[in-house]
Amino acid sequence: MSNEGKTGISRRGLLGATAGGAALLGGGITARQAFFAAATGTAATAAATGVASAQSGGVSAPHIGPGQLDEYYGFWSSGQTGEARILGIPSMRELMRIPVFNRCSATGWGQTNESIRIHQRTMSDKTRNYLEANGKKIHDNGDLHHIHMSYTDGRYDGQYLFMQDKANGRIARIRCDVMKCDAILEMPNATAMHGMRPRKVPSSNYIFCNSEDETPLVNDGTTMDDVSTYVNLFSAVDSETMDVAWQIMVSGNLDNCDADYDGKYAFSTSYNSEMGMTQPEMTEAEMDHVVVFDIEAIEAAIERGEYQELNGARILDGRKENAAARLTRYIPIPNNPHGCNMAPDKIHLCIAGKLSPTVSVIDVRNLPAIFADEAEPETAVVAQPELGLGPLHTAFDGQGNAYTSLFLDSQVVKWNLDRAVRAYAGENVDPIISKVDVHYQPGHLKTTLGETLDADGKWLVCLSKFSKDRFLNVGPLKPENDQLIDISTDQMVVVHDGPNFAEPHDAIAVPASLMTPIIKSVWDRNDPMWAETRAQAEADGIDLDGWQDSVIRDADDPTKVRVYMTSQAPTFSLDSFEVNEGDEVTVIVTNLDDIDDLTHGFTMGNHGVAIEIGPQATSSVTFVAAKPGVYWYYCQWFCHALHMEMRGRMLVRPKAA
Ligand code: CUK
Ligand code: CUA
Ligand code: CA
Repeated sequence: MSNEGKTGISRRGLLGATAGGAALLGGGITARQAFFAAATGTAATAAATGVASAQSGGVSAPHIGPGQLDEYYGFWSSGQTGEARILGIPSMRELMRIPVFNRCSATGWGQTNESIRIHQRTMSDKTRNYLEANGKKIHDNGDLHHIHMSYTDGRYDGQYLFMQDKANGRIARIRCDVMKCDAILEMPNATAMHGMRPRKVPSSNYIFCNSEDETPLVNDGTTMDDVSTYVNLFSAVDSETMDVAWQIMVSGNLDNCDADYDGKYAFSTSYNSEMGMTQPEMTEAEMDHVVVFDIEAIEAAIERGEYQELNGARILDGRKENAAARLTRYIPIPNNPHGCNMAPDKIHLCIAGKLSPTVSVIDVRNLPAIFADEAEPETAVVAQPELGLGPLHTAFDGQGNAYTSLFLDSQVVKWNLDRAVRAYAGENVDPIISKVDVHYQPGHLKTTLGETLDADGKWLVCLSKFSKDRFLNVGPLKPENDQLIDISTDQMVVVHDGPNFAEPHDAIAVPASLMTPIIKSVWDRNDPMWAETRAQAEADGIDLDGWQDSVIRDADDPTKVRVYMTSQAPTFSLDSFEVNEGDEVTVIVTNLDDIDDLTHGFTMGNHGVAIEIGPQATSSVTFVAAKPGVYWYYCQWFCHALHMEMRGRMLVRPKAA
C-alpha cells in the first residue's frame, strides 16, 4: 500500500471503485471493502465473488485437482519465442508447446524434412539465397504476437489456428486435429506482419494481415532514400491454400486489426499516419487513424482487374488519395492508437488510444454512409470514454461491457458500452464500472470466448508484461505474468498469477467441449504431413505402413543414403547401419505403435539431430555423416521400461580412397 501507483490506491482506482459501488453494495460488502480486497487479495473479495479460498487470507483460482480437466483450451502466443502454447483455463497449467517459427530441440521442428518443406513452400528466392549464404535452410526465429482460431458464422469452429511472425514477415497455420503447424506463408511485398485476424462471417476464408514497417514497394535498394516511395500493405490470405489472395496499399503504417460480424469490413489501426521514420516524427500528430476496408468493394475491384501484380500478388491502391475508388476510409483517432477490438454486439468497434487516455468507439452501422461520401469519417465515432493511462487492448463479456488494459496505470478497467455512448451524447453517466490492479503493465487481455458471438463473461486473462516482485527472483530476465481474473461479478478479482516465458502478447479461450471431438491421439497413417516422404519410399520400393529395415543408396548419387526403420516400444527395427564419412544420410522413422501417448524419438549422437515420431507417424531427417567412428542413436522420448535400451549404432566408415 505504500506505493500509490503500483498497488492501486490511485485516484483513478478509487473513482473506478466508487462508480461500481451501487452494484457491489448488493453483494453484502461495501464498495470500499471490495476495493481494498481487489487491491490486496483478501478474503472479503473471495466471499463476495464465491471463489473458493485455498489458503487463509488468499484468493485462489478454482481448484482443478489432479486428474481434473479444464473447461477451456487457452491458445497462447509466445512473442519472440516464436511458438504457440496451449494452457488450460482456469487452471493456467501449460499443457503443450507447438513450435511454429522457432527451431525446437525436442520435436525436431525446423530440422525434419517434413517441417523444412512447410517452411520453404512459399519462401522467396531472396530469402532462400540469403539463408543459403548463411548456411541455413529456414529462418529459425519468429515473433508470434497474435493467434486466432478459424470461425464459422462468428463462432469458433475448431479447425485451424492462425498466427503471424513480425520478425520475418510470415503467416502460419496450425491444424487443430493434430495441433501441428501445417503451412507457412512468407508474405510477398509486405514486411513485419503484425496485426492479424481471420474473417469471422460467413467463415474465415480470409486471414487479414497488417504490415507494420514501411518499405519501398519494390524493395531492391533503388529508392531507399526516397521515403515517398515507402508504403504499407494490408493483405488477405486465402486460409485454405495459405497463399496471398490480394493486397491493398494504405496511407500510414498498420498496427492491429479486426473484422466485423457482418463479413463486410476489416479494420486496422495506424500509429504512424505521419509516415515518420523517427520516433518524434511518428508521434508528431495529435490524430492518427483507423483504416476501414470494404471487403466486397475490394473483391469487385480485383474482379475488374484494377490491380497491379507484383511477386504473384494482386495489389490495389487504397491510399487516401485514391478515396474515389471507395475501397478504404480513414477515421481519425487520437493518438498513436493500438488495440482494435470488435464487440460481439456486432455494432461497436473499440480502438484503444495508447497515448490518449481514451478508447474511441465506432458504430459500424455508420460506415456505409461514410463509404458513400454522405457523412464525414469522424461521424463513425459514437463514444470516446476517458478510461485511464495507456489503454492498449479491449475485451468483451457479451453483456454489453468492455474491459480495457491500462498499460501505464497497471490496471484493467471494466466499462459499459451503452453508457459510454450515452455519455458521449451528453448524458451525465459514468461508463466506468470498476478497476482492478494487475501486475504489471498489461498488454492484451482476453475474455473467455470474448471475440465470438458466444462471449460468456466468465474469465479474463490479463497478459502482464512485467512480473517484477511477483515471483522468486530468477535473475535479470524475469517471466511475464499472465493473470487470471474472475469477471463473473462487477468487482473483478485477480485469482491467479501465471509466470510465462517470453513473451505472450495474445491468447484466446475455446471451450474444451468444442475441441475434444476434434483433437486426435494417434496420427492417420495417410496424413498429408509426410506425403512427399511416402512418395520417396514408394520410389525406393518401401512399404511405409509395414516393417522397415532397409538402407538404400541413391542410384543417381551414391553419396546419398536413405535409412528406413520402424519404431515399436522398446526397439528400433535397425540395431545398426553403416554409412561412409561425408554421406548425406536421410533417416526415415515410422512409429508402428498405435496407442495413446506412445511417442518415440530419434536422436543421433553428436550430429545435432533429434526428432519426434508420434504414434503412427512417419518423420525423417537428413544430415551429413561425421568423421569415421561409432555413433549411437537413441529414442529420447520416454516410452517403455526398456526406453534406455532403445538405441542402436551408426558405423561411419572412412571415405573410400
Ligand atoms: S500487440 Cu503486443 S501488447 Cu503485437 Cu497485439 Cu498489443
Ligand atoms: Cu522409444 Cu523411448
Ligand atoms: Ca502518430
